[in-house]
Amino acid sequence: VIVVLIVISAVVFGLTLKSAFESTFLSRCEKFDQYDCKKVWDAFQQAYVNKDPCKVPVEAYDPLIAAAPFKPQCNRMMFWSKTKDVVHGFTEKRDCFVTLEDTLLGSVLDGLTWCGKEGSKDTNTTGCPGWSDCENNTVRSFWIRASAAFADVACGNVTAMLNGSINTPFNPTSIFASVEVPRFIASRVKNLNVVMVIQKNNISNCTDPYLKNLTQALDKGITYSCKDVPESQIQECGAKPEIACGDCW
Ligand code: AVW
Repeated sequence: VIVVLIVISAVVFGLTLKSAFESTFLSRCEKFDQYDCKKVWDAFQQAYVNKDPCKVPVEAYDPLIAAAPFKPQCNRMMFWSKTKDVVHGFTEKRDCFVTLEDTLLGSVLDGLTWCGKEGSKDTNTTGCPGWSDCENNTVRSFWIRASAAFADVACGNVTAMLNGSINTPFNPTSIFASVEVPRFIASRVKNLNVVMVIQKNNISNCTDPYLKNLTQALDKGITYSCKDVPESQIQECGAKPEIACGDCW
């Protein structure tokens, strides 16, 4: 009898056992109210499960975006390129801006690797193709789709943090340049404010000729501004809640 009970409980346990990946997904998701995380998980999985991990097009994530739509947060939306650490160092301390990684889908999948396999219903977290290994790879397609959806709801005054320590702060191959900026439309977005993050040995700033490509790519009617801001000033504003968001830079 005991053996039978052990076998039965092992089978039941095995069937209900979640992978570490699914547990991470659901526990991160449950920090957000108003979403049915099991539904979001199912919509997520259908994008890549049982597929060649290099054959997951951007559109495969359409049902996921529909299951967890982005809400417009006018005047608070923050975009970035090659400034991930400084941006999130700031947004995690202050409630001034919302980045993709502060939304449900962005925060659930930030830093994770996943992919499926033909003939399997599992989610793998190892052996998945890298970002540039193939065009339609599982992880890259997700970030392109999510970035597009986030940019689609951009409204009011939009902010972008770019990196003054590299040669091409506005790189045409970046997600910011290739996916997000083309989706800002003048009927929704009033102004794009670039915050150029300046470190000691910066090689670019707001006068960088490359930024001409950014102003030219903007939908007519969206105004543009750019401000060079020392990284230390952004960090200081993150550490001092008494400084109003509008006075950070
Ligand atoms: P990024 P983006 N290998 O800092 O403008 C692995 O270049 O593109 O800025 N992961 C990569 C690679 C790579 N070669 N390139 C990019 N990534 C991933 C979403 C990685 O997770 C937000 F809304 C890296 O941290 C921003 O406004 C992230 O893509 C915009 O897209 C950003 O790369 C930033 O994309």
